[in-house]
Amino acid sequence: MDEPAREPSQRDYHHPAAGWGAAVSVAKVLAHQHEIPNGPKIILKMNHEDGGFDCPGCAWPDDRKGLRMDICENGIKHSTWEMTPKRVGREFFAAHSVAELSGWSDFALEDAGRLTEPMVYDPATDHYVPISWADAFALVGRTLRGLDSPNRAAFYTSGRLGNEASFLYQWFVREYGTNNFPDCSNMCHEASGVALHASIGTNKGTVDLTDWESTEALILLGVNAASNAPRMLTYLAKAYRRGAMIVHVNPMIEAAATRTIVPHEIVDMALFQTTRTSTLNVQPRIGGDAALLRGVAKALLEAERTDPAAIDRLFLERHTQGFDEYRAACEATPWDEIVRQSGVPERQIRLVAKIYRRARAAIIGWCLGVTQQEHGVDTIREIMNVLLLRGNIGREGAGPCPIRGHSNVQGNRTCGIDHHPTEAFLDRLAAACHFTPPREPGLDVVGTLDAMHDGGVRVFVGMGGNFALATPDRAYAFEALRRCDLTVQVSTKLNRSHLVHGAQALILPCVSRTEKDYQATGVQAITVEDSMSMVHLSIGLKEPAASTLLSEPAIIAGMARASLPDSGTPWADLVGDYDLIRDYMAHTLDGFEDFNRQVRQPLGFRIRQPARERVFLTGSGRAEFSVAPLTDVIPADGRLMLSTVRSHDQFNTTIYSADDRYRGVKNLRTLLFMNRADMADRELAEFDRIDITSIARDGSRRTAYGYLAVAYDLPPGCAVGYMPELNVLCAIGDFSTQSRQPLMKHIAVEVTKATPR
Ligand SMILES: Nc1nc2c(c(=O)[nH]1)N[C@H]1C(S)=C(S)[C@@H](COP(=O)(O)OP(=O)(O)OC[C@H]3O[C@@H](n4cnc5c(=O)[nH]c(N)nc54)[C@H](O)[C@@H]3O)O[C@H]1N2
Ligand SMILES: Nc1nc2c(c(=O)[nH]1)N[C@H]1C(S)=C(S)[C@@H](COP(=O)(O)OP(=O)(O)OC[C@H]3O[C@@H](n4cnc5c(=O)[nH]c(N)nc54)[C@H](O)[C@@H]3O)O[C@H]1N2
Ligand SMILES: [Mo]
Repeated sequence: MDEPAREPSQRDYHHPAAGWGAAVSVAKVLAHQHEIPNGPKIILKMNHEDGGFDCPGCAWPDDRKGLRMDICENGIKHSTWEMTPKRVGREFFAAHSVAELSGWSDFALEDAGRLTEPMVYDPATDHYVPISWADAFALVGRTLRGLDSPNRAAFYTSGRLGNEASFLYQWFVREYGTNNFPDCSNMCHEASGVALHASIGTNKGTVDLTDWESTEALILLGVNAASNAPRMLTYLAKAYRRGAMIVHVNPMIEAAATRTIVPHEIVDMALFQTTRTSTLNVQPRIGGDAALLRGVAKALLEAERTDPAAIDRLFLERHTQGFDEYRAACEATPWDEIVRQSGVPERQIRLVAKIYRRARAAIIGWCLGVTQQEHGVDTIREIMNVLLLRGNIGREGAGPCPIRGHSNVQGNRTCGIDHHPTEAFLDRLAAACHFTPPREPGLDVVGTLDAMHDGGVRVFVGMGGNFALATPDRAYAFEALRRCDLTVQVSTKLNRSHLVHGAQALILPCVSRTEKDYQATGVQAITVEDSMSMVHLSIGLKEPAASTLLSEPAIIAGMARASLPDSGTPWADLVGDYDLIRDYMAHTLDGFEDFNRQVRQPLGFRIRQPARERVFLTGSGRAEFSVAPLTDVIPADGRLMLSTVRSHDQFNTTIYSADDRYRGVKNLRTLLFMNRADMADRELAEFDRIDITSIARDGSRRTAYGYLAVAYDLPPGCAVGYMPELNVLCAIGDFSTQSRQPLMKHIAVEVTKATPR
């Protein structure tokens, strides 16, 4: 079922980000999905201020100034991917056994089309066969009720789930009796939540788009914005034109760090007019950010000797705790260590510090390049330290800006998807929803995999996502899923997690965000929260892919009624009218008072953010400096540090093509970007076949065979390849001790010429 193999190639990309390259790429995807007649009409309603659906792609906020159309190339790809006319129904499953489908590529599985009806695995024939919704729910209920403890089940959430479904899901699961909520955040921005909470008493960023429009300096670490948050390009271009300084910190110089054609500006498109999107590109070694930031702080403190305005004394005295210790830590860290660990020359670090010092207001933004590291929490706390030094929080144009991933991953947490909920949240939930939630913390992603592996968890429910591929340690994850008594996947498209299943398995297909959600009181709207804490409505516009689909809230309620026969919760009423769910949310969630009215304002509403008002809900009531020592991030002799990233043509585990336009790659995913000198050391020529072996902390080794070496502008000692394929190399035990995030961007590897196999 694979597409015919085409010759792989790589050439440096010299065109601006977005612009015509993006337009051509969109046209190809639309053509592939046969959506040309219908797609554009629907797409124009995406992220619309008065109606329409929220883009199911990334979590970058919508333009708040009434721009009628705020869309990007990749948003169009994600939406049309859901809108495909292809269908996967009972005939499809009758024609293909699970063993046969297991031989298909991940691309081919999703490309088969939208799932249409509930299916159950039949071990006698190795085929999925149809099952009624009632019987499917009964199977879930029977199995969950049969477990000796509710903690024998785990309930995964992927970040597309809307707020109402998230709230209902955590209600069902907690009423059932467990806090086992592994979610994609555990692999994504867990470190940001932990660090921000310790530093400023909130687990979210504090800036919004108006701050982006007025800031004088933007420092962006570890994000590939042109591919993963393309709507940010417009803001980078606007900032550059205003004269703001933009510093990109990334071992790779990504497309967003060069220039762009602003997609909305038709004249720019027509004239190929480009705007620069970068003042300075800094290429640290993988994991070198903490040292770089320590250098920036050290330079600031040195500058203060002659320029008292280099730091904001008044802010430090009034609002922070621990400055003296931090200053001492900076003074005690020698420059040569900073330079060695960051991989950045002192002169360049001082230049970053100068840019930062000269800006009256600065934003520091970051994504996975920072979070998926052993010391991700320390690094984000160092980001906060640097911001605090100049009082860059709680005023216009300034503050921390974690760039979130999935379109509603931030909303999931807000609505209670949290394996470690606070007592205060559980108290309010108990009072508002009239049941007794469990108090014992639950399992996260790594904990769930371990528990499934050793028999502690017997039932896995996946609310979206692709747990089998997204999680670390492929072989271990597959075994964990296969050891379950029951796996339940609520999905829109066929994926690997349906084929790597428990003794019993269900596929429950759902209505997608682009589609109308019909319930007893009419078509329902859902809400989502973006990266900058704005909550707004999303209404699907297309007819559902099949009349047999149910919405996510309806599936959750169906499982709840079957599992909790004595529940006093009005499950059917809640599903009949999502306003009712929102009423319960208003009583439970901080900042959601009068939710139904607030969210119906034209642009929705912003969740209160105390740190934005310089109210710090930490133990001391002040923003807290941290004083972590620099850790050694340099790979041992003969080894490289590998970071796994997304290509331009994928959304997490969904692969649209084997191209990666901005990195100049065609028809190739099994590659390893390497520094030329590291290739020469290993006597490797361009496109030589290699084996990549990771060395885990416990000494265990895992190998990816037959990859191709590709020379790329990367610091020495660094290597980059694609997720999710390279999850074969992530060891289950290698997660951050600070955040429990798997180390997906910090994998020690050895690279050798491929041995013929
Ligand atoms: N089109 C599209 N959009 C997406 C997604 C998608 O798959 N496709 N995924 C969504 C999700 S869930 C998320 S979380 C986000 C992810 O958005 P990103 O964080 O941009 O995702 P990655 O592709 O993993 O890229 C990480 C970047 O970090 C850099 N990097 C690697 N190691 C280091 C390091 O040690 N230091 C620094 N400073 N940089 C480093 C890499 O070179 C790369 O540019 O995007 C979201 N948006
Ligand atoms: N090595 C490595 N691994 C990583 C990462 C990395 O950088 N490196 N990144 C990690 C990160 S940041 C994340 S967020 C995770 C992502 O992990 P997941 O969220 O688990 O994975 P996705 O690929 O986003 O899930 C895609 C599937 O979701 C289903 N789906 C799509 N839309 C809907 C919907 O509306 N409703 C429902 N119910 N299902 C839907 C489809 O069936 C599709 O196959 O991966 C993590 N894994
Ligand atoms: Mo993510």
